This record gives sequence, C-alpha cells and structure tokens, in this order.
Amino acid sequence: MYPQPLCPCLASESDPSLPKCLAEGSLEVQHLSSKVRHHHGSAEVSGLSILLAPERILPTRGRSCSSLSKTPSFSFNFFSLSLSSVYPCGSRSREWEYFDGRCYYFGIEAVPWHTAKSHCEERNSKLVVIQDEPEQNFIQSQTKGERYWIGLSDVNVEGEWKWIDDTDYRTSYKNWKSGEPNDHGDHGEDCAQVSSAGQWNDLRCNTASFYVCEKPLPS
Ligand SMILES: [Ca+2]
Ligand SMILES: [Ca+2]
Ligand SMILES: [Ca+2]
Repeated sequence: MYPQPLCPCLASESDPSLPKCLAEGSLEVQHLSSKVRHHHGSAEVSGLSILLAPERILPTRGRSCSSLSKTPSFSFNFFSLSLSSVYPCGSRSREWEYFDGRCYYFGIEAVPWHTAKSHCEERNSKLVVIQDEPEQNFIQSQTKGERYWIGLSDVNVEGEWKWIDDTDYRTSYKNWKSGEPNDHGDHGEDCAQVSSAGQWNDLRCNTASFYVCEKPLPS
C-alpha cells in the first residue's frame, strides 16, 4: 500500500506545486508532510506520521528523500502515532514550522513592529527570540531574501536593547550586520529585524515588514 521508497511516489504527482524533492534532494520532512496531506487521503498521512514524530524530526530534517529511504530507521509503522505526533506544532501545522522543540510562524503580511508583536500574541506566541546560531540559521533559511521583524527593540531607552521575553541582551547571542545597530536617521531606529541576508538591522518601528513568531511545542 505504501510505496518504497517514498519520494519517487511524490515525484510522480502531477501537481506542479509539489516540491521537487528528488531533483532538489533537500526537502524538509515537515513540509513534505503537509504537501502529502493536502494531496492524498488520510491513510497516507498516517503513513508519514513516523517521520513526524518529534524525536525523528531532527535526524531527518534537511536530508534528501533518497537517503532517507535507505536509512534503516526510516521504517513505516503505520497508524501507531497520535495526532500530536503528526502535527507537532498543533492542528494548524501548515502554518507553523517545527525546529528544535519550538514552533515558528512566518508572517508574510508586512506590518509595523508593534502590529507584528500583537499578531504573534493573537496566535499565543511572541516575536521570535533568537538565542543561538542554530536558531539563527533556521530563521535565516526560512526568511532569506526578505526582512522579518524579531522580538528585539530599544524603544524604551535608546541603545538599551531588550528581548521581548526578557532574555538578557548583554550576555546572549547577537548577530548584527556590520555597522548595525546604527539608530539611523532623524527619528532613529528602535526595532530589530533579520535582514534579507539574515544578519540583524535596526529599523524604524513603523516600517512595514514581515515577522517571525515563536512558541513552545504545544504540550
Ligand atoms: Ca528562540
Ligand atoms: Ca535605537
Ligand atoms: Ca539600522
């Protein structure tokens, strides 16, 4: 019933919106799942659940489909996992990306920083707090070419940068672009974003930009 290996089956899909997993060889498992769920019946979603079990996501993430299908642990154990394993970030998982025990939402409506902050709160999350290089690399891989607000600002006291979750700015990870933050212009710049290349820049808070929300894995 379930094709082995999995990816050639996907590649035979006629829908052009499907990722070219064989050609690119780098499709992420979570993304793959949502596509499959969209195009196939529920039985195949269950078949993929083993791939999406949280403990399996890290080792499989970013690996090529063909290498996955040769991995001994890549065996199907159908219908044995609960819905929370299929959708690690909640039932609306197509909107949320999983990374390292956290869930991320990439808002592609361009809004001012304070609006972005509210949008995240409405989704029971906060603007992203980038704590280390792996998280930076993940965010960067998802936002490349565009600018996204992050949960860092010096709106209250100029030059006193604060993370939205009170992570200590002075001692924590930073990835400012060279020459930033520069509080540029007459009105200054008090809100931080990942630039199109991924490094951080401060910008006027009322500039419209995409944004990244973050929340813990739902319990
Ligand atoms: Ca974080
Ligand atoms: Ca500033
Ligand atoms: Ca700046």
